[in-house]
Amino acid sequence: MSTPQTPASERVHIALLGRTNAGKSAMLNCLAKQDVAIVSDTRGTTTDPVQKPMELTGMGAVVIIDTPGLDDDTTLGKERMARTSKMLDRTDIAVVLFTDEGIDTELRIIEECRTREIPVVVALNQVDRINDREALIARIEEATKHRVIATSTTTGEGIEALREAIIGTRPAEERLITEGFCKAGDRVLLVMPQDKSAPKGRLIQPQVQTIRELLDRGCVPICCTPDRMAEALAALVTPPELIITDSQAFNEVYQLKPEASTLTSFSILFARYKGDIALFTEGVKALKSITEASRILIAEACSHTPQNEDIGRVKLPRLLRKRFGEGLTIDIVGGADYPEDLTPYDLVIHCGACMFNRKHVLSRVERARQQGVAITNYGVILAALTGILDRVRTN
Ligand SMILES: Nc1nc2c(ncn2[C@@H]2O[C@H](COP(=O)(O)OP(=O)(O)OP(=O)(O)O)[C@@H](O)[C@H]2O)c(=O)[nH]1
Ligand SMILES: [Mg+2]
Repeated sequence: MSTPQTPASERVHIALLGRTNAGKSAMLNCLAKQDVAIVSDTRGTTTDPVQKPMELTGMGAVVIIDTPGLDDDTTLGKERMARTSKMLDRTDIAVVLFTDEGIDTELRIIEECRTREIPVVVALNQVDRINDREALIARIEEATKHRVIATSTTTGEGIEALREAIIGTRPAEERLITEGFCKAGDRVLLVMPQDKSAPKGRLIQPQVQTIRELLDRGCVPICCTPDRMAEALAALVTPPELIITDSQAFNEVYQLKPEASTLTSFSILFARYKGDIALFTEGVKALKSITEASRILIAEACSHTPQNEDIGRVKLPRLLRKRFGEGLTIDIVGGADYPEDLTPYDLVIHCGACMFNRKHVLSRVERARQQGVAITNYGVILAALTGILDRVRTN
């Protein structure tokens, strides 16, 4: 078994969808080349989405998600459908498995993917036991306007073709954390406090990812803690083109920043990388109209988030109440409890979502945008409340 080094948040999420007994779990096992999910001829065997991180040759690190079947009208069935629908929030590519049992359920799924702008790969599974497969394929192609790949998890037919189709559907181009902020040859000074909240012997994920990207881009990353920033600058003949600081150290770094250097922060770069920075910076403008009678939603990605706990549950509420009054209503939700209806809120503040893929963050952002509710994230609002936002480059 490969040990997954790439965090799930950086992997392309591929969901297997279809009715019960279509062979979704069998397909996951085929793609993974191992028994990950339970396969059985009892309908509704898979009751919760099962995620399998793996390497897909030609695409790299992915997560394949096996889902419960979507053709069940019972109460439990509806519950399963709701889960699968939520799972689409983080789906980058949907693989829809048809069978010879009808096409309505599958067409509904494809329609939902279309409204969510999720690219779809279509397969007709179990072809080993379907008599007139050509006629059925023609019918599905006509109804979906997609090429249909004939697959069988039993004989292995079409599995390679399906793999290739998935790879060919590669979602949006790869994004860069520092895109537009620096170019090859630029010196980039990273100011990274390594205080007691930092994990022992390691750098935190955003720092690691940023350094790696700068190396890949041919930049020259230079790292220091805030108390060594003066020495780092003195070692350079001319000022670095870019300085990226941890927000905690912002004031010290701002004091020392050479005129010629551009300044930004890790949390701003990650708000941009993971979410919609333009909407987030627009969202903080809602602070102008917040009063003690307002209602704010703080949404965390994880149901328990040790690193963010103090920010979302303590630090932010304290800062907000100090500014707008103790009577301010703040609801805090975690994990899957992000409400469908955001309209009771004057502002939504989302965490940095280090555990979510970009698609997942954007699904949540889109819900707020569609409902006309201001949304921002931890990094951007903390920058605004502490007066940083006007002094850094955000986009
Ligand atoms: N003949 C044939 N049978 C298949 C194929 N793929 C799956 N099956 C069988 O179909 C049944 C259902 O397969 P699963 O993979 O459990 O189906 P599923 O879509 O995960 O079903 P749920 O979890 O109930 O939604 C099992 O008995 C499989 O052995 C195939 O390509 N050909
Ligand atoms: Mg299953």
